[in-house]
Amino acid sequence: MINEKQATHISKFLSLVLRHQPETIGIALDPNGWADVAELIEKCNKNGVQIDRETLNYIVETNAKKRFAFNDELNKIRASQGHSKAVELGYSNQKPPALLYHGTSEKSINTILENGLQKQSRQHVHLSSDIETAIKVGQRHGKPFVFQVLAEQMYRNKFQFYLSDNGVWLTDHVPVSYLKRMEV
Ligand code: HQG
Repeated sequence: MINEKQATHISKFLSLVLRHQPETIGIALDPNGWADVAELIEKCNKNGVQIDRETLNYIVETNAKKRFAFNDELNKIRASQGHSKAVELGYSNQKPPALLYHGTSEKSINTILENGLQKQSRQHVHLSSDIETAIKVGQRHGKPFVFQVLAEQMYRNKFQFYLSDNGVWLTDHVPVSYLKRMEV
């Protein structure tokens, strides 16, 4: 069985392949973001990332953020969110909690206050239902800063919200008028 460090390495590689650059190992995602499991395993191994079905199952099950999911037949796998590749994940528009949170770094505050939250290189703006997660997300970019998002109000005003299979809230854009700065 692999250790935690190896699992993290493989998980990061799978994020790269299944969200951003499937072509780096010569595979393609289908329109809904799925990759064929057998082909993924074969091509990972050919590209220097040693993995078998048991390891893949272990990563899907134990990944802290549940980033990856199998289809019902267990022969396809995809990332549940976070893509830069254009994929149709098939989540339906649903009412979010009154408030959601977005963690960013202090250096982005001013541009966000000018343009709102933009999806940048990804397919959606990513929001969390708890502040702790938002702080962790913000820490990836520098000194963390958290914006509160008036999500229910946006929903009432016809903005669409999706909940990914691993519990991340997704939307297209958050205008400044729905953002509140938080002291964390
Ligand atoms: C910022 C991780 C300037 C935004 C996390 C963020 C998440 C702006 C950065 C998921 C801006 C984009 C996504 C504007 C937004 N001006 N900066 N107008 N609008 N930004 O990594 O949300 O661990 O693409 O605040 O948990 O940080 O990979 O997005 O700082 O769920 O599974 O532009 O990735 O999931 O950065 O993270 P990212 P994110 P995983």
